[in-house]
Amino acid sequence: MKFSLALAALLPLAASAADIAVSVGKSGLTFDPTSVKAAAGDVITFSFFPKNHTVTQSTFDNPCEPSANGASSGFTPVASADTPTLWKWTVVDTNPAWFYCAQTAHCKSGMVFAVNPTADKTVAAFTEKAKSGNGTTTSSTTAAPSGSSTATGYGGKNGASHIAASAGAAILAVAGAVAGFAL
Ligand SMILES: *[C@@H]1O[C@H](CO)[C@@H](O)[C@H](O)[C@H]1NC(C)=O
Ligand SMILES: *[C@@H]1O[C@H](CO)[C@@H](O)[C@H](O)[C@H]1NC(C)=O
Ligand SMILES: [Cu+2]
Repeated sequence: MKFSLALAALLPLAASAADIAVSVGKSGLTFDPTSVKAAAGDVITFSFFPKNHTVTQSTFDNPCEPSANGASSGFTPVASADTPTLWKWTVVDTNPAWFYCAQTAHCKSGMVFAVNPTADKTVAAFTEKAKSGNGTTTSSTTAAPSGSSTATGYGGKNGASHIAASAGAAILAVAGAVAGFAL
């Protein structure tokens, strides 16, 4: 019963689902486009370009922190722009969904992405929040993202990586600014 109801619910979506392409890090520390409008059941295909980015779900209020039960691609190192790595995320509903790149200092430089932003909660406001550092402070109480269990690769250590990246972010951001390097 439950199964057939679920199937019945999925059928209309399958007929109309759109595939939406978003590139990650194709030209600098950006998502392109920076936001999309999508319906439930639409599939967003993220193409990862060099260097080593993530697509990680957060919240509007804390752009650079993984949200509880949020989705995450995990770190996705890519060597060549000729062979981007793909990761797909299926849109759950028409509510806004917020994403960032969890690589050190990328979020704070504005590497964020929004699905269905609203007039109130715009992608510009979300980006400003990310840049102004809200949500990027290290918090020892921040749990590892539960979504990381579905992330690809890297020995299931994504949760630890997120925390390590978060702890090192401030130091590396300063070092990066001084030395001019980018991760
Ligand atoms: C990708 O970045 C993560 C986090 O900074 C790091 O742990 C990992 O080693 C990197 N992978 C490669 C292949 O550079
Ligand atoms: C960060 O965001 C939270 C939630 O919106 C807010 O309460 C807090 O005042 C913000 N902190 C800063 C430093 O902007
Ligand atoms: Cu990145």
